Amino acid sequence: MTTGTLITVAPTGAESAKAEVPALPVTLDELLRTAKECEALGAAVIHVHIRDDAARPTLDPARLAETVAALRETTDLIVQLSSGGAVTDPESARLAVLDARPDMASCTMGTVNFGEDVFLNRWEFIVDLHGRMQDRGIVPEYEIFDLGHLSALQRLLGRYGLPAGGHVHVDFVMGVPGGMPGTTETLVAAHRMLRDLPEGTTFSATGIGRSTIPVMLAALSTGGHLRVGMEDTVTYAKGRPVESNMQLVARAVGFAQLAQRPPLTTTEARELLGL
Ligand code: KMH
Ligand code: ZN
Repeated sequence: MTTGTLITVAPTGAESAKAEVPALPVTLDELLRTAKECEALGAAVIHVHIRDDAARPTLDPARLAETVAALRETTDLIVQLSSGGAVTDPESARLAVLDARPDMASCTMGTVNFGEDVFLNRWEFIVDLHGRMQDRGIVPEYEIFDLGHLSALQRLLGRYGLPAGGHVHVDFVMGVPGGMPGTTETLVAAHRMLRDLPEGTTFSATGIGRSTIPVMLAALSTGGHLRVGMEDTVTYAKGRPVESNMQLVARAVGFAQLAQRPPLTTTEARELLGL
């Protein structure tokens, strides 16, 4: 059955500096304006990293709670907080993200080299995060940076049970230097591995940098969903910096429509994700 496309926007991330990427939304006002405009274009989920007054990544609990409340007031988007933060964030701060009570939170399924850094996700930390999300009714998006992360997810669900809402949704984050490449072949391999996960498991895919377009096309043709945004992509085409997150969402919506899988509304997205 062909379904519509869930479009997630990841507008900020923790890696790009505002000084180098001036179009990056880093203040609450910039984030809210971006969220509203991306929703109007067809995004249904927003994956949120926040910044402090100096535009540095932060997991400040009060700021996170204020951001969740403001997004709920201003939009109907599904609010997904990053529990990944920046590679330097301690586990305690990453767990405390859940206290802001988002609709969803990311849950990365293993450690991965991350350029020159290491994005550390110990098994016991993953188990803790998964359990706390179950207790709080927060729906996880399992972040898959490498194929082995899907085996870890199978093990997690087998030992500790399904997430809140009972639906399993994963996001293939492809093309990180140190993780799986952003190619059609790899996406097909990851898609095949979903057969070992609960029936009805859905996936989004995002390709970092120049892998964004091949990953988008491969995801659409295998029935997957899309995540786009300046967290992952700051160059629109060779020599052309991204002007805004809206530009990336509009391109994803265009591809989805060409594939005859138009964007899901926020209501349809909630149904899909078990929210
Ligand atoms: N910023 C990366 C270290 C997530 O949001 O959960 C982790 C990341 C994944 O972006
Ligand atoms: Zn993120």
